[in-house]
Amino acid sequence: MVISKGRYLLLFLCVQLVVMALLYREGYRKRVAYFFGIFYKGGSASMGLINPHNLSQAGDVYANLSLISKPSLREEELPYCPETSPFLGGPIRVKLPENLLLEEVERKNPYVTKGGRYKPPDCESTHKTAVIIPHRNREQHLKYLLYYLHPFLQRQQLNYGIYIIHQAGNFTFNRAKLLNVGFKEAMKDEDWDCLFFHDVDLIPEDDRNIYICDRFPKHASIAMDKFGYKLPYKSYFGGVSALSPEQYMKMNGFPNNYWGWGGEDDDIGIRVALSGMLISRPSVQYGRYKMIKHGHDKGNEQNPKRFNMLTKTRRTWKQDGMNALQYILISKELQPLYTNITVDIGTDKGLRPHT
Ligand code: UD2
Ligand code: MN
Repeated sequence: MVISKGRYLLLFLCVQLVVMALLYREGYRKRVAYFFGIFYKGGSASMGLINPHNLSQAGDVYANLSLISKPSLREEELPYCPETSPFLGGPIRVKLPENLLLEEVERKNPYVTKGGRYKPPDCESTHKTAVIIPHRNREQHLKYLLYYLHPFLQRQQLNYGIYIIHQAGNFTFNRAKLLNVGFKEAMKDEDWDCLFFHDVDLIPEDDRNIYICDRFPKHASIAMDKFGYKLPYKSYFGGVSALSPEQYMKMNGFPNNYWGWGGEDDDIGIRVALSGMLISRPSVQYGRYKMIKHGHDKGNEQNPKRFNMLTKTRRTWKQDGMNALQYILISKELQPLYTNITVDIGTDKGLRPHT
C-alpha cells in the first residue's frame, strides 16, 4: 500500500514536470521561471538585510553595480525580476565629490540610455517609474542628484526614466505647475505606472526606499536631515512624493497658481485628502534624505498669498489642476543622463502671446 502510494506520488510529480516543461516551451517561460523563483527564494524577502556582496564597500551607492551584467538571452526571454532586488545595499553614504563631471556620471552608469532611461539588462522589471524634477539654475545640485539617483534606481531593478522640467525665462518660479507639465510630457513618452516628483536637492540615503507607487499617494521624504530626520508636521507633503497616474488624475494633479516659494506642497496634501485618499509613507528608517545646503533662489521669493490660498483649496481644486494646465513646450532634448523639457509656463497673468 505504502509502495503504491509512493508510486502514484512519483507519477504525479513526473506529470507535473512534463507539463511545466511543455509550458516552458510554449512561451510561458517567464511565468514558469517566476514560479520556480518563488521556491528558490524560499519565500523569504530579505529587505532588512545588508547584501553580503558589498560589505567591504558598505554605503557606496556604486558598490553593487558591477554585479549587474547582460546575459546572452534575447529581451523577450528574460525572466521577471525578483520581488526583492538582490542588489540592494541599505544605507547610502552621501558625500558630494568635488569637481564632479557629468561625463564621469555617464561613465559610471554604462547601461543608462539616451534621455536618462534604464531597464535592467538581466531581468524584466515589473515597475515603470518616471522621476520628475522641477528645475531652474541649480546645475550643481542636478549633477549630484544624477550621480546618486541613477545607481540608486538601478539597484532597485526598476525600468525608469529621469525628466528635468526646466522653467524658461526669469518670471517667478512655479514648482507645482512644472510638475504638472512633467506629468503630461512623461506620460506622452511611456505608460509609466508611477511618477516620483523630486526636488533637485534631495539625495536619498537608503535604497530600501523603493521608488514604486503604493495604494495611496506616497510621501517619500519623511526623514530629512534639515528637519532632524523627522516629519515636521503630520500633513507635510514637500520634497519627494510619488503618485500613480490614476491617483494623480483623481486629484486633478497639482495646483497651477502657486507662484514663488511655499504653500504648493500643503495644497497638494489637501488635495489628496479632498479627493478621498490617504497619505502613504515608507518607514522612517528608509525614507531618509540629505538636502544639499542652499540659500534662497532669486526668482523664487516667498509667496505671500499662500496662507490665504490654502484656505480656498476645497473650492478651487476641481477647477485648477491638470484640467486647466496651459504651457508652451519650448524643447525636449534627450540628454545622456536625462530628458530635458524646457517650458514656458507664463506668469500669474497667463501665457504670454507668441512673438
Ligand atoms: C521646500 C520643499 C519643496 C517645496 C518648497 C516650497 C523640502 C525638502 N522641500 O523646499 O518640496 O515645497 O519648500 O516651494 O522641504 N527650484 C529650482 N530653482 C529655483 C527654485 C526652486 O530648481 O530657482 C526647484 C528645485 O528642484 C528645488 C525645489 O524647486 O529643490 C524646491 O525649492 P527650494 O529647494 O528652494 O525650497 P525648500 O528647500 O525650502
Ligand atoms: Mn531645497
